[in-house]
Amino acid sequence: MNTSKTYAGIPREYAQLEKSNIVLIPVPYDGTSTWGKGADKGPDAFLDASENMELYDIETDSQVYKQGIFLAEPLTGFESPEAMVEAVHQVTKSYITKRKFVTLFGGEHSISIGTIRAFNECFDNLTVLHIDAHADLRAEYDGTACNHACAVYEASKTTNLIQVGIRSMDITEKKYMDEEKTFFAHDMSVDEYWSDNVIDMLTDNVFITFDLDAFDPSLLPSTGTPEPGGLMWYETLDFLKRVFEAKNVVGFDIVELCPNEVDKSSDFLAAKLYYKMLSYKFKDINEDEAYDNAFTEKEKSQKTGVKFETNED
Ligand SMILES: [Mn+2]
Repeated sequence: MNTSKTYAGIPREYAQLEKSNIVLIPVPYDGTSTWGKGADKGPDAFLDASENMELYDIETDSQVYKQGIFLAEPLTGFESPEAMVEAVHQVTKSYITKRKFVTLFGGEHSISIGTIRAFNECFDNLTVLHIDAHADLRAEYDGTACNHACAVYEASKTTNLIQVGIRSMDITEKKYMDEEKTFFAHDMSVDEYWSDNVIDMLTDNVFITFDLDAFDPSLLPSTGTPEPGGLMWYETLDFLKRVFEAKNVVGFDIVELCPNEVDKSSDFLAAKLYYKMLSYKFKDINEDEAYDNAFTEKEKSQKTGVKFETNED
C-alpha cells in the first residue's frame, strides 16, 4: 500500500494528523477467514474507489473532508491473530486519546475485537451496534478467540450489544445471544418499525461495527461470505442517519470487503458508505473547530465485563 497518498486524494492541508478531526486506520488483515479469501485487499480497493468519489455530499450539503481526515499507517505483519487484535487495540486507543473521531477499515471482522476493546475502555456505557449477516458470537473458533467468527463475543459480555441484519448463525451461538437485542433479517423484512426499535435500545455512546455482508449480495457481492436477504442501500442510510442524529456515535469500523477484478461496485459502495457515515456524524459540527470526542478513560480498577449482564451458562 502506498502510504504517501491521502485519503480520497484530499489536499494535504486536510490530511495532517494535528489538524484532522478524523483518523482512518486501514487494517488489511485476512488471517482467519474460512471461505472467500481476500479481505486483506479491502483497504486498497476502498481507498482506490474513494479517490474516484465526489467529495460533496448532496444530502447533507457538506464536504466532510474539510474536517480533516488523517490516513494512518496500515497495520500489517502480524504473526498471530492475538498479536493483530492487540495492535489494533493499542493503536485505536492511541488516537482516541488524541481526541480524534477514530474509524477503521478492514480486513476481516476479527479486527473489531481490538477496536471494540479500545472504545469500551474509553467510553462509558457503550453500545456496540453490530450490523452483519452473521451473529459472530462464538467464544472460540479454529483454536483462537481472535477469529472473525468471534468478532462480538467479547462485546456481548462487556457492552450493550445490539445485533442487526442477522441471518446466519450456528446453534451453539444461541446461548450467547440476547434475542431481545437481536434484529433478525427475516423479521426486519416484515417490520417497518425495526429501526425505531433498534434506536430505542441504544445507550448514548454508540460504536458501530459494520460488516459489509449485512448488505444484500445483489448490492455488494464482493465479500467473503455472502448471504441472501440483506439490507438495501437507502434503508441502511436512513437508519444510520437516524442513529447519528439520536446518539453520540463515538467511532466505527467497516469490515469484510473482499474485492475482485470483475465487480467494482462493491468497492465503490464501501467508499460511499464510509463517507456518508462521516457526513452524518459531522453535518452540524463546525469544520474550523477542533472536534472533541469527549472520551473518559474508565478507571483502571473498573473491571470490564460486569457492566452488562447476559444470561451466561
Ligand atoms: Mn459477516
